[in-house]
Amino acid sequence: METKIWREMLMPYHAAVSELCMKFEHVIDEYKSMNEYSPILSVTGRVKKISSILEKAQKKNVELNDIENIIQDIAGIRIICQFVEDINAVVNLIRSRDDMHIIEERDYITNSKPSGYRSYHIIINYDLQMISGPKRIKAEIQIRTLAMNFWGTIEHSLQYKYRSQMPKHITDRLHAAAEAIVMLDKEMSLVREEIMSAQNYMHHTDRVIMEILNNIQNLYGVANKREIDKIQDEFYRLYKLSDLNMLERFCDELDLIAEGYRAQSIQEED
Ligand code: 0O2
Repeated sequence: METKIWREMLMPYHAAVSELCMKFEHVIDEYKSMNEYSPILSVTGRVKKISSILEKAQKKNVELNDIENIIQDIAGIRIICQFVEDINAVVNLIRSRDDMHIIEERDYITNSKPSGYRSYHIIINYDLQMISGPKRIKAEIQIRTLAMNFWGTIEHSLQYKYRSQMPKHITDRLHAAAEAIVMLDKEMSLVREEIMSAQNYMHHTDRVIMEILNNIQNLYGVANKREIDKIQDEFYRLYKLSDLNMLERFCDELDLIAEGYRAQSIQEED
């Protein structure tokens, strides 16, 4: 296939990867805006390299004109979760969407690969609107924990280096590391609730502080310097105490002060 033809063929896959990444980013944003824990920590995507497509086609004995039908991971999305439990939540979220049509699910978490590889794979049909009209393509979504990703990334580069000739002492180490990853994920799951609540607390505190600072910034235009200095001193005092309830109350008080100034300026305009 000529390079130009490859480029044309891969164009919709690039579009799909960027659309899908954006959609999963929106999921993260939506959870954040509701002050809720997001089962998705991060999302990345890539279009498979031409050399990897050719290699896979050769390995699977696929004719060039059949590549798009048979190779399902030309468009690849990787979703990283903090905990194994989050993977289920993400799988259910994808199952419930009507813009991603699931063709196949492969659970390499319950049934890990002989290499030790663990990840949950979902193959979807995804509909794109190209200039030439609608186009349906396949994409692979890999969902895994941070720990599984750490192992997978390292093992993948070793596979790349050694191809099918990986020395036994390395495969042995990788198997041992894979077991340690299972243990690590289990251990983290035991403190999941604790970690989630700490992270929620941290995000909420950040939001309250941001709101206080915005309020102070807005008061600069209307209040006098003495009042602003007093407000700022009070903010630093409460900030040092690290008491979220007090910061929330202070934020409400600033809202009232700002409201008072707004009402006053409307009266003055009249
Ligand atoms: P790349 O470079 O990521 O694109 P098959 O070869 O038939 O077993 P198939 O049909 O492509 O695999 O599906 P599967 O098994 O779900 O694997 C798809 C992708 O999962 C692989 O793509 C890898 O990214 C990842 N993967 C699968 N098995 C392993 C493994 O043992 N170790 C690691 N690190 N990753 C794995 P590619 O095309 O192999 O590679």
